[in-house]
Amino acid sequence: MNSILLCGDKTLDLSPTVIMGVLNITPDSFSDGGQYLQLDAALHQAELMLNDGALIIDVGAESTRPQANPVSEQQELDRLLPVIAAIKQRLDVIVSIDTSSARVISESARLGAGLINDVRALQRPGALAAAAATNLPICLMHMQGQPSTMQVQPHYQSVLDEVRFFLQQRIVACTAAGIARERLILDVGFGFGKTLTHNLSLLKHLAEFNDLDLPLLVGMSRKSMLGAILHGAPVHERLYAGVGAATIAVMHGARIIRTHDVKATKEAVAVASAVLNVRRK
Ligand code: 7PJ
Repeated sequence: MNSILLCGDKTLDLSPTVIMGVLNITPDSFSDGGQYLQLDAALHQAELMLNDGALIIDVGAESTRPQANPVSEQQELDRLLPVIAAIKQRLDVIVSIDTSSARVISESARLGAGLINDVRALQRPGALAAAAATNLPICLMHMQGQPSTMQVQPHYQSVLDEVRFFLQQRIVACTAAGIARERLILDVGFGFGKTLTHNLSLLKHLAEFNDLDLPLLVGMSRKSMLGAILHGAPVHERLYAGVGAATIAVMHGARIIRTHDVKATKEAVAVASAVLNVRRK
């Protein structure tokens, strides 16, 4: 597997598993002062995650949590572009853009984004062509249904077979659109149209996806699957569970861990990576 990705002006070596820190851009305040504070807070958060060991900052303005309000393309651009520009100017880190919109992909790439992370795997109109034109790596994620309804009644004959089939189809669509296979990253999409049992089955058998021969990205940080295992723990009491889940994912071959909790996750990933890389004695 190709473990060096070219992310615009930076390269990313995935041979030890890396951390992608999550930066959510919340709705803007109305005043300019508010916008400035917002930008400053985002930059500060990105800097903290970089100092804690994140090599990638994943910036997103569309909430894909179940029951989230839809965000217009213009709102997404207005929120994301200043943050991308500011991070690129001030911090030495790869900026990933969590978007499904063709226009956001193109404009972000123009401002120096280094990776495209699309929970809809480039299925929106124009997204394949826009991504192809950027030359950036792209994370293709599996989701059943749409964010607004995906958790209503997820159903699979075989979640492992169906997620695999979807990802294989998207790889074909990407290569047909002129995106080199070497640019692709795969994600089974924990929590996106999946019950706890589906999520656990995907985690238990995650290593099976390594035979697709592309790097795997995994995001379970703070998700409700952890809350369910912990008998209803709220979002901010899921840290240790998230660290445990990330450790399992790394042991099964994950190359990028997407997390809100960079320092704790990075330390656990370091243990897993050290175990994976030791020679038999
Ligand atoms: C994921 C994501 C994920 C990828 C979100 C949340 C929901 N992108 N964006 N994988 N999750 N690639 O963080 O709870 O699992 S947003």
